[in-house]
Amino acid sequence: MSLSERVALSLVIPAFREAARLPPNLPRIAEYCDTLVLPEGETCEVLAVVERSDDGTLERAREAAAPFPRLEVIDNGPQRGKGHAVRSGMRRARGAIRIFMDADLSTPLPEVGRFLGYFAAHPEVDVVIGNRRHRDSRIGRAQGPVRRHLGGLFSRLVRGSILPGAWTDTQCGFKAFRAEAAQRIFSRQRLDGFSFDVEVLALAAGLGLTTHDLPVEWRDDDATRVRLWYHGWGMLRDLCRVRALVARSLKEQPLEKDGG
Ligand SMILES: Nc1nc2c(ncn2[C@@H]2O[C@H](COP(=O)(O)OP(=O)(O)O)[C@@H](O)[C@H]2O)c(=O)[nH]1
Ligand SMILES: [Mg+2]
Repeated sequence: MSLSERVALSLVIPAFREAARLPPNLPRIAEYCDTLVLPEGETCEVLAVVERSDDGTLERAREAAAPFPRLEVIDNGPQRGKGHAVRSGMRRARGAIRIFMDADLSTPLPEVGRFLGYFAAHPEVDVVIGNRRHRDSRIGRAQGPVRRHLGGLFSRLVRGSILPGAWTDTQCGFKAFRAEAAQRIFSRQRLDGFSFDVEVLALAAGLGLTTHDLPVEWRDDDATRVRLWYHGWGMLRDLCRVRALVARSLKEQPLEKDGG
């Protein structure tokens, strides 16, 4: 893809230990992009942000991506976490709309088109997030009961402490941003682990951006990188830091610096 080409859409896919799931999905993602009706002369880029593991994810993903110029597999170094990988991808993305999504396509590809349509119809909206708890969501295969309950508890904790009255599903791995919103959020975002979604939403609020949630289709995949107790404690610890982190980021990089 040439640097001068205008990019309408960036898909950012964080990946760790995904040798089984990412390589077969990459061609499907590239082919889906071909079906999108984008503005004349504009294109779509896919950035798979791979953190190193011993299962050959990077090599296999590169092989799978080779025939498709729009697919870029990024070696993001040693594992630091999903938040770090998403941030790296979002900072590199060039699309007018930038979406991050999971390598297992738990949120099926047609949701990309639906979210693009929502942005087109709602110029006032800066950020659109998937909400698996929305009453119109179509959950083909739900997360297991323990995960679901802990997820609900986590969202209640977030509502009670950081984002009052707001989102019922902060953790859905499908979130979309206009270019400027992505730039403003991810230049300030710091958390490397799974709590990064909360920081992203808190930054969006702190920056005065308009965020909307939409129902999504979701088909859970049992294979998960999330180790409940290990990551659960890390997420709680990070949650305690979100308010302070966001306040610090907004102080160090005040809104005026965005030029808007
Ligand atoms: N780069 C990177 N990606 C990660 C990490 N942990 C999870 N991911 C990716 O984040 C996405 C969601 O992970 P998954 O294990 O499916 O989580 P779940 O669906 O919430 O159980 C997948 O694309 C993973 O490969 C990590 O530590 N580093
Ligand atoms: Mg998953």
